[in-house]
Amino acid sequence: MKHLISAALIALTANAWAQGTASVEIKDPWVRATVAQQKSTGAFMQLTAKADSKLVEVKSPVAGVVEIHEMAMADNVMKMRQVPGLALPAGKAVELKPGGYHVMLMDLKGPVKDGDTVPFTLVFEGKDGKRENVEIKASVRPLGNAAAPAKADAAGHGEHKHQ
Ligand SMILES: [Cu+2]
Repeated sequence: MKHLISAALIALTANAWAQGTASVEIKDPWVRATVAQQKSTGAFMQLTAKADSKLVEVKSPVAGVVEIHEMAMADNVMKMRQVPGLALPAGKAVELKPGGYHVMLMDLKGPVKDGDTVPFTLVFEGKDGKRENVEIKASVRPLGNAAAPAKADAAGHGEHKHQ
């Protein structure tokens, strides 16, 4: 019971924190829970910048490698690739979601379990080239909650090439 209460408190804190950023509003950040042996997963959220900017880097202590990815159909196969940055036009909500843009966590240091909280540092760059680091906490949700078919996504992740 005690555990449940503290988890709820963390979730509340994370929410308030995530929405209190200076120049980019971050809504509903979450990470897909992993299954046994899975070494990679995705993180998703909605970003709305107040002024034109870019998401240029994402860091998290739970993964060895963190990249910004996009997914697109190529020859009837869903493929993903790394993008150097994600443009955030002023006032427009940009969705990172299963089957689309996502934050890719690779070389996971351990399982990511339902109910866990994963810290991230998002690095935004303004038009003037100024960078801002924003700390957020994302909640972990089970695989079944995702909109995209888990099987196709897992295959995509499996194909992933490491540098
Ligand atoms: Cu990916």
